[in-house]
Amino acid sequence: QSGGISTATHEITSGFLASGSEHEVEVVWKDSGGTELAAASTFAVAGYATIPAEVAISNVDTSKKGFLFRTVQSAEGLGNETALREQHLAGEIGGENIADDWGSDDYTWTVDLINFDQDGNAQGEFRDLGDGSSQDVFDDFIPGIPGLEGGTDNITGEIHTVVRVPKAGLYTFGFNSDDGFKTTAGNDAADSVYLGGFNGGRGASTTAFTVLFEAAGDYPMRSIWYEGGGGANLEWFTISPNKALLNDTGNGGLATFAVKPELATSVTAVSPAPGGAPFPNENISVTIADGSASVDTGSVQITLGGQAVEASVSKSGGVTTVEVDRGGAMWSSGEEVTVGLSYSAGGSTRDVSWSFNARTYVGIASDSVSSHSGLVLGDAKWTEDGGGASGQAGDLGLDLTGTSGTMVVAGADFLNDAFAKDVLTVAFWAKKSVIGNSSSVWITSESAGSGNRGFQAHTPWSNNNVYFDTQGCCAADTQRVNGDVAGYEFYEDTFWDEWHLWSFSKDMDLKEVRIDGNLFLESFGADPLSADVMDIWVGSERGGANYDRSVFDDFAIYDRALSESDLKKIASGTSAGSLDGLIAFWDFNTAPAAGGDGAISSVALADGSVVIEYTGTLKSATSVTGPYSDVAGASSPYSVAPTKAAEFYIAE
Ligand SMILES: [Ca+2]
Ligand SMILES: [Ca+2]
Ligand SMILES: [Ca+2]
Repeated sequence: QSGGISTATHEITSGFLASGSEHEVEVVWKDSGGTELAAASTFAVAGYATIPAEVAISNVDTSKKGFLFRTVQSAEGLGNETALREQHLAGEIGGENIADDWGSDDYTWTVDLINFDQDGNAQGEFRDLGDGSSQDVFDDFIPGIPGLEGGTDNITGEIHTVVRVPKAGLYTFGFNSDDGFKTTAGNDAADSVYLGGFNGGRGASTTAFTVLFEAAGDYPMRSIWYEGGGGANLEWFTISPNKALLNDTGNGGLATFAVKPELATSVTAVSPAPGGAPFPNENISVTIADGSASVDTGSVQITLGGQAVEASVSKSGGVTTVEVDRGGAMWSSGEEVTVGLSYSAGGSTRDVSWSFNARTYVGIASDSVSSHSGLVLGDAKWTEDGGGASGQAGDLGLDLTGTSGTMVVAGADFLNDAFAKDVLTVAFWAKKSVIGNSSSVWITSESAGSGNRGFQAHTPWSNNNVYFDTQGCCAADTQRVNGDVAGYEFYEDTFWDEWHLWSFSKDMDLKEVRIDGNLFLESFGADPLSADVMDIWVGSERGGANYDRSVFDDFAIYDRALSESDLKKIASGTSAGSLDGLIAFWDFNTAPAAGGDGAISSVALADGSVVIEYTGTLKSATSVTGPYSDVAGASSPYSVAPTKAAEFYIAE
């Protein structure tokens, strides 16, 4: 207390508050009269990346300081897009490398600093300032540029280095680029951590990104930088603790070594990837390439959230493939998942882990034929009771009338039999809210063109035309049949105010679109479907967008072409789920229980009890299908003795 000002300080002594975490602070005090007062506020921690200690490498060759810089230049115009430029580096696009390789080792140069401009001009934050500051550093020409044809455009650079981090803690890096860049740390696909990037084109600008190193050490890092047209420059530096170019140790920069570490074995791909946002039912796959050592396939183990899971392991041509089939199990919306991988090679064991968050979703609509999960996304919601197509109590619909609602059935290979026979019907009830550019159904097939357009309908597009596309788009008859809905025999002004039963069927070369059972469109000579189905999207195109802003109900798929009498039965009240040939059926009659966004984070055995760690509200049931009720008095971690035959737990 000083001069009538009271100051209270709370020091965070146990590590760091989690990246992006939100906190409430409440201050309670008494005034001199003894009256208790309080004030509260909230704050969110800025985002940062965390690099685990095991990413550090030992025995680094410190004889060459700086960076390895590889330049690839194309005579063709290349877009400013990070994924595209990874392909450029991999030699998949861009044709011949027209950079000037003079002084390089196969287009790779060893350089002291990353402070380049295409003309060697003063550019960015570090340049000829003439003031002797840590930023007063001359720009250099980009290695290999200008290229053999004198050009300074369509360049992609790849930088490998090992950064010596003197002590654990937070460091803020900066990358100034014209145009884009991406920086990661790590040794291979299993332990690489995305640190920062700019995906696009821009003039010389800095992107700052903060990194928590859990331990001091030598960390392999990689940046890619790319340039489309106009100016070209790049700088890589720290902003704190010191503002200095990497390896500019005289000005307080972190020491770096011009090394690209080679592992005895390397994980070449993992799925889902670190930092990815997979569908919650995705399986796990890992590939490991032998190098100077060979993977012992019997040693491979996978854990999910610390629990060992069954994995199939195979090896061919020095590449080990590891697959975990989760059998359709679902991670909760946004759940953080950590995958652990352990394997031995050449007598030493490697343990590595990576994390990602499952894609967020509103709820799951289960198919009543085989329990295929429809993942309900965006601002979709279930209707009130009685909001389904029949209007009866107990009948709910899926309300996609918002601006981003859709449902996806990820991994719909159960349709392959019907696609192989080239005979199926997709039928559903829909009540339109907004007419626009939209897709009511989009079944993706791997070999179908136009966005994997295996089986697709615009019901309608913004021009009031209904389109039914199969096996690509948009050739008349072989792929597409369409027509203005005003041409439908029973069309009237109130048409879109009512529920209608839509049916899209394919019986080899014959395609039909029926409304309430009545034939609206037909075509002959359609190409066959291909039996390589990926996903089913309901109420949008694949991946979302072009949302069909309708209430949907009774979305059904059959392995035959439904007849007029079949469809008229449904139109007059028979459940679509009661007809022969049903492959999948979503009636949307079970809305997910209202609840929070809790999740079970771990389940473990301790002293003979099951210990459940969770967020939100813990609920239990005697059957996996429920009903679930709150576990009275529970708090996380919750410990329960396994005395019953079975008990199921969820957290919401
Ligand atoms: Ca510069
Ligand atoms: Ca540029
Ligand atoms: Ca329903």
